[in-house]
Amino acid sequence: MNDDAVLLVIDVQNDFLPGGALAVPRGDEVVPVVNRLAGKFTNVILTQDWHPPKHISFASQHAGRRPFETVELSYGRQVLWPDHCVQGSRGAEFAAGLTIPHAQAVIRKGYHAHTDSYSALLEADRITPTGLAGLLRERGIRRVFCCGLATDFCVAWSALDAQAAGLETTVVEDACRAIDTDGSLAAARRNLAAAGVRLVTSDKI
Ligand code: VGL
Ligand code: ZN
Repeated sequence: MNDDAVLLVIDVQNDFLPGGALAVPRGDEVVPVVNRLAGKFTNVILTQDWHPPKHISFASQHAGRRPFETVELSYGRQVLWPDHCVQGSRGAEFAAGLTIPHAQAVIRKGYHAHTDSYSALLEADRITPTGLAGLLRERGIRRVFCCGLATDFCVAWSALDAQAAGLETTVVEDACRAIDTDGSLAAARRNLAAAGVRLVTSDKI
């Protein structure tokens, strides 16, 4: 793929694979698809969910609350998750089978204790940038292809923010898997379509 395109590989980390703390059903199936896809791109950037131990998105930090419930935080509604992707833990490491030696950067996100960040571009307060938009701008990248985990959270939010930043954005659907809690996958698909994000399969790339 041309120099003006980037493949964003979202959160392909142990905790999102079967057996992990926040396992995405069949999340492991994306690994070979993503490896193959990455071979078609000169520019590949990985993201890594990277939370401090007492992160506000963890149900364990909210008395009486359980994972997958929601709470209202200063920046809006937050789904509560099992503790996952704790900085330096095995669960936060990239999947062992992920083989993308030519990846150019790793964007860590969700490291502020009081703010989550599904998106690779903007934290959940919708104000704090991760720096990725600036990196892409300086590199002259105009097209973003998103894959990884999970379709309905970090992939969808990243794709929506990339599109909103003026980048032509595509989600490679067979290189993603969803959590699908409380209608989240259907909502994400609607939001992506409404924003004009393209949905394709990897054989079209
Ligand atoms: C994610 C929930 C919490 C994701 C990250 O990568 O989609 N989902 N943290
Ligand atoms: Zn997270």
